[in-house]
Amino acid sequence: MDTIYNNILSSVLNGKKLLAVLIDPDKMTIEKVGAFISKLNQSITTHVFVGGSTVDENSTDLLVEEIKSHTKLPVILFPGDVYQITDKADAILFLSLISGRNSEYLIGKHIDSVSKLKKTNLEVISTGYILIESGKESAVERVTGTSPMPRNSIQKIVDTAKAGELLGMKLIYLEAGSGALNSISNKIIVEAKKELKIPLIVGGGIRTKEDLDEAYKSGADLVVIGTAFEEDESFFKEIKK
Ligand code: 1GP
Repeated sequence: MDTIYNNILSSVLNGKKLLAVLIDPDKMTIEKVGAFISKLNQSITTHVFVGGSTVDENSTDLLVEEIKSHTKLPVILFPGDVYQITDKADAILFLSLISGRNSEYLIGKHIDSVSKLKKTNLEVISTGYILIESGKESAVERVTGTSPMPRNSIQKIVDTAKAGELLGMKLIYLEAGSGALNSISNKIIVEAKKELKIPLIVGGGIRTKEDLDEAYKSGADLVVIGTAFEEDESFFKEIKK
């Protein structure tokens, strides 16, 4: 079956780098979606992620519907909470915050979401989510009440990622947090990539084409960018097809 995850795997095998643009329902209005997505469609973007840490109920559903009407790119939920689940999307990153020790974000919210997920056709992609310190408190830190892993604990970060893989997770996401002052360091990406057999996602604080290329060169398979596009849509010009 041609699933979104299988497509990610085959891109990784073929050395094709992927880019997800993150749209936060809290920061995007329905009226602006059309123009935003038309720029995105002309760029090297391969996936659209939708989600955020603090989102109004129901806004995800309407937003995803609008996004889908403007693009053929896969739309993947990147939910901060159960109420952000909508079957209008194609897939969901089933995120377990394995850097933290808050059981709600390790397994609790997942249990709460099962009855909702069973009513959808979403492709569920198990993802080990690792929050790493980035120079300022992130929304993820605030909402989940967990501490990010120190940037210099590289071995611990790599072991956490590997433990996620050994638990059967299909993706590892190294997160510096939205709007991070420091994105994930090249050294962390290089070391994590060496150890992992599953695809590696990197996001948080990536603001320029140079940052993007650096992350790819270090071993990121899929990079997520949100804030840079929210602040200045002309960034799309730099990453035109
Ligand atoms: C946040 O990794 C994403 O969850 C994207 O971060 O908004 O800093 O690009 P930015």
